[in-house]
Amino acid sequence: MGSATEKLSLISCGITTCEGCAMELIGRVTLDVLGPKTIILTPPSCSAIITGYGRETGWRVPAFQSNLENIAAYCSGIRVALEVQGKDNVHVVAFAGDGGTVDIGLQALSGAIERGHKIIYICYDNEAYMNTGIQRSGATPLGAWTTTTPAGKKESKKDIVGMLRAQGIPYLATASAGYIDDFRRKVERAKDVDGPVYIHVLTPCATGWRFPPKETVNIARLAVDTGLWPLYEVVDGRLKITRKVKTLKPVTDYVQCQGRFRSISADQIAQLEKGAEKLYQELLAEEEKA
Ligand SMILES: Cc1ncc(C[n+]2csc(CCOP(=O)(O)OP(=O)(O)O)c2C)c(N)n1
Ligand code: SF4
Ligand SMILES: [Mg+2]
Repeated sequence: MGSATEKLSLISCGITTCEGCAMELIGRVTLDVLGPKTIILTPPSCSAIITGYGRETGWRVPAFQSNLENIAAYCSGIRVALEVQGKDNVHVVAFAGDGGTVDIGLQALSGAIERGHKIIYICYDNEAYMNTGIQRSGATPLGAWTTTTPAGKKESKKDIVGMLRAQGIPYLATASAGYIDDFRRKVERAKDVDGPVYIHVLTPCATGWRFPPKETVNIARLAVDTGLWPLYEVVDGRLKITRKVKTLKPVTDYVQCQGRFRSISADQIAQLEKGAEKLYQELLAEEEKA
């Protein structure tokens, strides 16, 4: 007999994501908000674990796997096909990792936004190519260990949110698996946007970030509380911070609880802290101006 949670969830129980996987949590909440009239796409990634093999899938809604480089193009095509059929009450969702978004799928994403298709693109950011064995992506932060950055990444994280803002998009938001109510509200808002939506959500990965699985939510919160991952939304160009942090916590609180930062230098921590403080002040100033 299934539990009450299983009955409510549009992702079946017993799927083989790792213990404490924030990506799975975000997938569950996404469908919880959007409901059964949703078509969900995943590219090759850890989210493809939910999409499954052959005729079996963990999604209880129509689901489909794209290629890594073109999930947004697939979503555009599905949206246009629904329009041709006169179906305007179906959500079309891309549920893609950081590698499939900020690197390999970027041109398809940019094209879909430029064409203005009504799709909800959720990038769950675990800051590396996890499914293939923890390789660095453009979203891996400065100083982080991956199997392809054994001494820590020397470059900074790519600013995909800034890039998409510059392109112009009706609704864009950041979110964190540590503040689920905030994420839930943003997905709720996304339902009614008549055009593309982009939500960039931080999803800590116990396996790739090297922390105990029970710490997932705490680490996702610390990212926000240190200013490394500010929570905001941009509606038709107007920015609003959705979680104000009175005093930012030290970045050391965040890095010291993750094995991936074991060789980060004091200088790199200072750089991260300076960048977080600067971004937060810029967001506050922009919000005030609006
Ligand atoms: C064009 C292309 N390059 C490489 C791969 C191999 N590949 C499959 S899944 C994956 C990792 C994707 O990383 P990300 O999008 O961050 O998702 P995550 O695995 O972290 O959930 C890669 C590189 C592929 N399928 N297609
Ligand atoms: S490797 Fe990370 S993102 Fe992938 S299933 Fe495991 S915890 Fe989730
Ligand atoms: Mg990833």
